[in-house]
Amino acid sequence: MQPTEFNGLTLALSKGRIFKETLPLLKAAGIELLEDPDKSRKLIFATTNDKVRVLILRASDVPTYVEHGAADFGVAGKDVLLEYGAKHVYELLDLQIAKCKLMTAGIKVANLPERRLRVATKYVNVARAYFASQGKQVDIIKLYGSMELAPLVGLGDLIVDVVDTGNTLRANGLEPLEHICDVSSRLIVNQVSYKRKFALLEPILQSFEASVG
Ligand code: PRT
Ligand code: MG
Repeated sequence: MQPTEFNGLTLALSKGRIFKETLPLLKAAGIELLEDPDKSRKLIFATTNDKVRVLILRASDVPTYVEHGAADFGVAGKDVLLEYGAKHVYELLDLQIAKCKLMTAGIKVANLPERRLRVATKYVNVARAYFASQGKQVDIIKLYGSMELAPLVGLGDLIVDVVDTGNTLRANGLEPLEHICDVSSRLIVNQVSYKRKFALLEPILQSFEASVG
């Protein structure tokens, strides 16, 4: 099967909080999905603007789709952009949504051992860069989710994860330790699309910019 022909703009989003918090921005730009992704198994959604369609992806796949031009633009957390790198996209706007912080965390009141620390995380690049900037050599253990579990069962001394309220950490007997950086979601644009489809993109970018203030 050939990729479907579509001459408009393809927007890459992820389900969950980014989707929810991007909806009002899209609405203000006159774009509404014709179906609710939570009630559909589809991954491509038409919108009230026949020049715009939406892809629903894993959050960590959004930069990849945009980088390769499979999507013209997308919304991705700064955590994802830092971890997976997105050198070949334009990061145009801080949308000020899905805010959280990248932090280290560990078991409450535990004294960290003197030996080289083991850090369990899905943010291996962020973690390596952060500890290197602190002059600390650590062993990184790559995980794909549920980082909060790891230190409780001896898989690593620390974790690196995104934290919002801190409730998930506390519920698991962990405490936030060091603040690595603030995180919010960014509008990213494919570099070729930015040039070739500027006329289509511009009004949407302007509307987003006005909404963010
Ligand atoms: O879930 P999946 O593995 O598919 O992907 P994902 O976790 O990357 O996606 P999603 O939708 O959960 O998160 C998308 C983006 O939202 C992230 O890349 C962040 O930029 C941003 N964001 C904002 C958050 C949070 N807040 C957040 N609280 N992402 C995840 N969390 C999780 C966190 O990992 C922890 O499990 O929520 C829990 C902590 O929340 P508190 O409030 O208990 O601290
Ligand atoms: Mg998640």
